[in-house]
Amino acid sequence: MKTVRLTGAQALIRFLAEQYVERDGVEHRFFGGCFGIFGHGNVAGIGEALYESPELLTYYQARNEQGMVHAAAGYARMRNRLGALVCTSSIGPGATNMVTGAALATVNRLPVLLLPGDVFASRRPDPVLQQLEVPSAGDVSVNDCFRPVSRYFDRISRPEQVIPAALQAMRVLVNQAETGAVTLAFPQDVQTEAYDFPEEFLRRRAWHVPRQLPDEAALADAVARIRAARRPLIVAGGGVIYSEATDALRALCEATGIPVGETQAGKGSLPYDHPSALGAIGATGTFAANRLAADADLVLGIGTRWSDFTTASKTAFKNPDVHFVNVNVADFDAAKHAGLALVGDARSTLQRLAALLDGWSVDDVYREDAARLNAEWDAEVERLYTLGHGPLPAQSEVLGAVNSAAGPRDVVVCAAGSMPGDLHKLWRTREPKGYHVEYGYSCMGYEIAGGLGVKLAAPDREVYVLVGDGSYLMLPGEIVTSVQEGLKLTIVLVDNHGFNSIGGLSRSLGLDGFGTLYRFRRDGSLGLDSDPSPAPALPLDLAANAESLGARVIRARTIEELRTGLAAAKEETRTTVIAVEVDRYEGVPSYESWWDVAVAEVSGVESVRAAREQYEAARRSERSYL
Ligand SMILES: Cc1ncc(C[n+]2csc(CCOP(=O)(O)OP(=O)(O)O)c2C)c(N)n1
Ligand SMILES: [Mg+2]
Repeated sequence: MKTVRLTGAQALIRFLAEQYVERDGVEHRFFGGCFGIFGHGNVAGIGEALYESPELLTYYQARNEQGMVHAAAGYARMRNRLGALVCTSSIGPGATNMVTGAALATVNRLPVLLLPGDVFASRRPDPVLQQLEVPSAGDVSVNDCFRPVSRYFDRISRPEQVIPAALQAMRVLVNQAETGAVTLAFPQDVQTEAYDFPEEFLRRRAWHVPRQLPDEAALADAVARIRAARRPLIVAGGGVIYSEATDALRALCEATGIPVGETQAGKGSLPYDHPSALGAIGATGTFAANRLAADADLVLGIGTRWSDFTTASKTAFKNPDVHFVNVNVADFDAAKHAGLALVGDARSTLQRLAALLDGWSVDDVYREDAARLNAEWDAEVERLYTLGHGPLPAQSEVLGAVNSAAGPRDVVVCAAGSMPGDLHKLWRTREPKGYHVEYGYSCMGYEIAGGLGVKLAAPDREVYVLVGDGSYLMLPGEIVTSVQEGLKLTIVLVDNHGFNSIGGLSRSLGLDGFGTLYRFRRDGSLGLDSDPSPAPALPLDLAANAESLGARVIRARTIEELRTGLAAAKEETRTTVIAVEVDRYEGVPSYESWWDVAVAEVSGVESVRAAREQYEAARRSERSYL
């Protein structure tokens, strides 16, 4: 056996550079580079390996470890999980800064490979700078925080352990049912220790991504149930897009007339103007989708994890006889809501279902219902896009302006605040990869960093990042990275002086916006929405902040100025931030839907008691699907 003497870190980086992924006969390099922030826990190990052989993996410098993992998640999603980035950190705070990103990737089922440095495996110099000491356990480090948020975790305590750890990491990362964050905690001494690695380990490897079909008996059962249904409904989730199943979905809808509601991750499964497209479903759904959901007798979930937003906290599907059939690569998700589990790839399963349903269709009235609702909904979108609200514009008008400035292949990116719900309802998606809202973890701070990852994966598309003032303040730093790398983003910073989504929620729960306003403290209070003469807003100038990070900045006071700004941003090569203020109180309504947020059972506050009463009444429609 031929061997080559390398450090643990050198071997791992060489291995990663040789990994390829193949689906449908098309092969790609799996890792698009390595983000990192160096400290004593990785500078001389992984850092040395990247420095010595820069041709293996391009190194990208980040500003915050959380941000770099978000970028990796955005990248993986944009590449339909057939590509990923590596993230290397030092030990201690650098490592734990990645935990939030790991959770985000795992919740959204997106592959990211994390290499946090770890304390000395030899334990010779313990406790090293930043080492957590646990008096009752000698083998614990802060990296154990990654265990529950990783789909695979290993600690490499001898250099030869790189071999099994790296192979297991790849098995999980490319497995469409298992994928998520993979964490290989890498003690700083082991990164630098040498071993005679077999050359065979370092050869080029292509990992095949299969398109599995469900069990034949389950398929036959599903087909019988669909044929017997009068008001079937498809719920398209992220799996439709990752599996590149949108054409297959469209063909099935056109043949059978089954209408489609979309989850956040599944938005874009059908173009917005397709007659079977009902748009967003659930708590942030359209009236089109929510009306047909209420009566559906059979729900065909495809590639969805059935979050509470999708089911409107189990109130969306009201038909007492409703049953679920779930197509999913993960049996865990396929089994939800006592569904008939079709465990398989979305595209191949949809094609097979279309063949088995050949000649069958819903009745014309139902088909026409869907087409009429699609048109009625689009009229509602148009109304909200063009409200002409003043003096400050409404957020829905901002979304309308961005939507008309964006080309069909351009990508909108968002994650938390009031915009994800509004985008879910209102964004006219024309292409499957045009909508990128991270709503599995809905993590404030994802927007700019995630947008950077999207742009890295798809440099030929314009990327529009929509970010609230609260989210912006959490993690603006990757603007610097976008400027450094020439990865241009158009960032629309929507300012409403605070946490307005939670403000609205707070008001609806009898709490008057407590803690959600960006105002000075006055008379011991940070202010409430009902204050007759509110304290002034905090003197934040986030546009000036963005300018100081190297972005071009445009300040827009009206929708017209926003449109002009968006046109100017299109001509720019540099990351551009367009700051626009919106009316905090001009929101997009909820359409025949509900979200379960628990309200205090006893309270000295009258408005909370009233909210609790409403809550108890609403909760009566919450059901189990058994
Ligand atoms: C990291 C993180 N912390 C807290 C929350 C809870 N949360 C959801 S939206 C929101 C406010 C977001 O404010 P902003 O970005 O200004 O958007 P707006 O709600 O004003 O539209 C908060 C605090 C979250 N989703 N993520
Ligand atoms: Mg805000």
